[in-house]
Amino acid sequence: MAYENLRIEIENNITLITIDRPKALNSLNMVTMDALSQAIADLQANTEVKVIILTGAGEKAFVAGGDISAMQPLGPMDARKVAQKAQQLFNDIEYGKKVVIGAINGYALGGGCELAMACDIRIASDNAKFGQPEIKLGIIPGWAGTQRLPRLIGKGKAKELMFTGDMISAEEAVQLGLANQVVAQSALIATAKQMAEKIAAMPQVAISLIKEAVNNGIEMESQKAFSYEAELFGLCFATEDQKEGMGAFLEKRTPEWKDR
Ligand code: CO8
Repeated sequence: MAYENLRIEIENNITLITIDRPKALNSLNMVTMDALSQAIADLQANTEVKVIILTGAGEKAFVAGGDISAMQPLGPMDARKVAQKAQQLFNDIEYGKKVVIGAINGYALGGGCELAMACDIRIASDNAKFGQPEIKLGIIPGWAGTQRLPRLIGKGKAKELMFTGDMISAEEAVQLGLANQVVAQSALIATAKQMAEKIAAMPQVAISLIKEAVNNGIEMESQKAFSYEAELFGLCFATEDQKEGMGAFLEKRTPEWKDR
């Protein structure tokens, strides 16, 4: 299936999605957002796929935001609809079963930073720049940036970035906890693939339960979150992989995961 403005390659249980609209710095217009929503839904349902890597085409931008020319004429109801649609897409990425790694190859601004934050892990190239410059357009972040950014880096620094619209470097993003690591641009996709391969070699039911425990638990009061974790921990003992993993350890052999 063809997805407009996306390139999709599947190899060894790992999918590389490249947002491919370099003439507009891979900014997200509606067509591209719809294609990405469809691709994420299809890949979440594809049993061949274990880990998804998301990147941008070219060496300049991951995603330079929502498409400002498409956004400029919107009225309030349509703008709200666009925000809701993007938020749904980003939730499908964050709360979906499969691990999504953002390979941030350049500008990740506005909606691009918000998309990066929806990924489970962010690996940045040394030229990457992160920011929420919406204030300079007379608006606020609307694709969950006001919520995901403070959760990742704390309220004070998040407010500073949103009030000033300043961009930060990949190194600063790592220091703040916005990116996991920074690598040379030439090594970005290989590094993301290496991490994806490591995760794809793990038992996938347990991987998806870790996502659930972290994503949902962090929103709960701590005692409730601990009980929730215990429930999910208990669920692991209904899987073949728990029997295989512990059996293999005791028999001193490599486990063969069934992902069930
Ligand atoms: N939207 C549309 N076009 C864009 C965008 C964008 N977000 N970013 C860059 N472009 C286009 C430029 O207009 C330019 O097009 P052209 O060649 O036709 O003039 C081309 O990409 C190259 O960009 P520049 O010439 O500006 O490249 P520079 O290297 O000089 O600058 C920057 C790079 C700093 C990244 C600069 O392009 C910039 O500031 N871009 C805008 C960043 C931004 O403000 N992003 C936030 C947007 S708001 C948002 O994301 C909220 C959600 C919006 C909802 C949208 C609903 C559809």
